[in-house]
Parts: sequence; structure tokens; C-alpha cells
Amino acid sequence: MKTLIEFINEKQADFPFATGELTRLLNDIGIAAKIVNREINKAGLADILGFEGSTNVQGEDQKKLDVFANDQFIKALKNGGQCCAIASEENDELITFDSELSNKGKYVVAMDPLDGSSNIEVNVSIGTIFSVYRRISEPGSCGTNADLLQPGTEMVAAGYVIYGSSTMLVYSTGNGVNGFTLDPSVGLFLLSHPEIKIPENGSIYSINEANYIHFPEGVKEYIRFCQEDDPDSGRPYTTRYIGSLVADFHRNLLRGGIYMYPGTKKRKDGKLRLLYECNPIGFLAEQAGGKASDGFRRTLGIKPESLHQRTPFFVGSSEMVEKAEYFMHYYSKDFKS
Ligand code: P6P
Repeated sequence: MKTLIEFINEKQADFPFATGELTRLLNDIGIAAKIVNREINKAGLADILGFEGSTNVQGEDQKKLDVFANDQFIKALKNGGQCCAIASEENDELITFDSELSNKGKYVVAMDPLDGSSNIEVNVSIGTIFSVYRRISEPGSCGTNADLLQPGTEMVAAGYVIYGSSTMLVYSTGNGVNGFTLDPSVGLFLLSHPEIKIPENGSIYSINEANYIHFPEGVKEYIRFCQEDDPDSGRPYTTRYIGSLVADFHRNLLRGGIYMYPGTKKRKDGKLRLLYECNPIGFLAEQAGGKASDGFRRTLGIKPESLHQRTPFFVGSSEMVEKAEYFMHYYSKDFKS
């Protein structure tokens, strides 16, 4: 089976002007993912389950796993030298290194180092999400916020690591989506899911229905549509909601389905972050033949205004997202037939 680094090197040829920096950056992310995976797998034993202030078996100051993960990815990207700035869910401000090496870096990264970390204590799958852009600021100085506030259409790569029953890295550089499963016995990611395509339609919808009474009318009507008895169209669908975006999206990517985190009356932009949750997952969905929107606009077309801005999120099988968008339009106040 092909290893991740063999595959990345092979695909590098797809980029006529690639000089190997993106290859190196993706490999650096893969290495950090293996280190994070090791800590997650022994979290229960090493008492690293998310309790700050305690000390682990080595007597070291305890770090929460999401802080540990953040540190590992930052260290890998800093040492690799290809990345001049990072926007991370764990850091309010942009991370820059101001070193001669990093300031020459051609890329910037937006990441959620450990999404769904509230699930760690109960041993539910969690994930790392990342997206890569070319810097637009002049090389030779620190990366800037503007380098990160590019629309998702400018993304050059995106991916996630899912730390589940097995650990997988799923990524795209704009030429389709490929999945690699970690073989812990040799510490290598092996190509296990080549050229992933999301089914155009599916029968799974993923949403936290505890918020139902606060959903927009279009979402309520779409949920009702999913629950209607219409065997010819495969309905009623089934609902699956893990509460971990990477896990919910990964299942829907392979089987078909839609994940929704809409805005509500209380939180009109919803909960999920545009830069390091919705854009990378939306990029992967589109690369696999699916769709991602805020219910009205393509997610990747949104011009970010701030590093941590939120956006409503509808992502998955193209026909399911389109149907949800139809309900959103039909029941929106300014709907014009
Ligand atoms: P709720 C995890 O905190 C997360 O960002 C996503 O991974 C997940 O899908 C969502 O929030 C869960 O949010 O409000 O349903 O608990």
C-alpha cells in the first residue's frame, strides 16, 4: 500500500510550479498528527484527559490535550519553515514566528488542532482540521491577518485527521480527496481510501435537534421533509449526530448525508468557525463532489472579516444540501418565487 509521503511526492507532479514546499508542509502535518494520535491513545493512562493543573505520570506540568495538540502542530509548522503564520482555534491572535526561515514561508495555515475536544473524556472520536493558503503578503516578513482572511476559493489544500477506532488523515490539494489510515505498528499513514466521492444523495441528516425551537423556519421544514414517510425517495431518513464535526462529516462523506449547524435566533451565525472548520470541510466536500453553504451562499465564497468569525453551515451530499437550501430560500422572509 502507498504511504502518505509517497503519495504526496507523486501528486507533487500535478503542480507544474511546485517546488516541494507544500509537500514538506503536508508531511510536517502528518508527523504532528502521529504525535498527537499517540497522546490521545494513551490519554486515559497518562491522565491527560483534559484536566489542567495536574501533573502526568512523568511529573510534567499537565497540558490539556487540545493545548498539547496545538503545540505539536505549531512546532511542526515552525520547524518545517514553509509556513509564515497560523490561525488556530486555540489562539485569539495570529501566530507568527518572525524567524528568517519562517518569514520566507510561502504558505499560511488555519487550523482547529483538536475539534470536539469535549468528547475526549468520554472516548468519542475527535479530529484535527486544517487548511492551507498561499501568503499574499511579501515574503521576508511575518505573515499577516490578511494572508488568512482569504475566501476559501483561494485554498491550496485542506484536510482533517480523525482519531477514531482507527486514525485517518483525509486531505485534498484540489485534485480530489484521498484517505490514509495510520498503521500504528509501523507509524505510517497508508492509502486506504483513494479518490473519495460523496454520494450525490444520502439518507442521513446530522443536526443537534435540541436547538429545534430556535431554528429558522426553513431548517424546521427541511427536518420535517427528512422525517416524512416517502419510501420511493428513501425517506424517512435516519439521524446521526456524534457532536464531533470531523466524525459526523467523515461518516457522511463515505455514506452520503448532510451535516447542518444553522444559525438560530440567539446565535444568527451559528457556532462553527469559518476559517478552520467550515472552509476546510467545505473544500473537501466540494472536492469529493458535494456542496457546502450557509444556507444561501457557497461557504468557500464568503470573504472572511475576522479570524474566528462564525457561519451557519450546511455540508454534504449535493442533492441534500440543495434541498435544504431550497427550504431556506422558500421560508426566508425575502423569498421571491
Ligand atoms: P453542539 C465541537 O465543539 C463542535 O465544534 C463540532 O465538532 C460539533 O459538530 C459541534 O461543535 C457540536 O456542537 O452545540 O451540538 O454540542
